[in-house]
Parts: sequence; C-alpha cells; structure tokens
Amino acid sequence: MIELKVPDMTCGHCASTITKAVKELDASAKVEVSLPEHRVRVDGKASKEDLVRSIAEAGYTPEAI
Ligand SMILES: [Cu+2]
Repeated sequence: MIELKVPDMTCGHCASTITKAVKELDASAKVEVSLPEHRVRVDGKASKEDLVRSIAEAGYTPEAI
C-alpha cells in the first residue's frame, strides 16, 4: 500500500483523472481516494516514484508521505 498526499486534488474530476493516471501504470491496482484528506492510496505493483511521476504528468503535485 502506497499513500500519497495530493493537495491540489479537490473534486471528483481530479479524483478520476488521478485514478486514471494510476491505472495507466498498473491496470489492476486498487485505488482509494479521500478528497477531504487529499490522499490517494494505491495497492498494486507500481513504485512510489512512478506513481508520483504519473500523477504529476496528469497535472497535479503529489507529495510522498
Ligand atoms: Cu477537481
């Protein structure tokens, strides 16, 4: 389980864009988004570095925590 903070993830559209960015790395990943906490939890094969890069490429600023 990898957990990232994404402060600029603020609505359902952001959540679905970020979920898509994660699934592009690992289609079978389990992605859990908490909008109030601005957190993304990923259960899958992608590394934290790759997740950060992919979410950043989607236009957000993820922080490893
Ligand atoms: Cu949004």
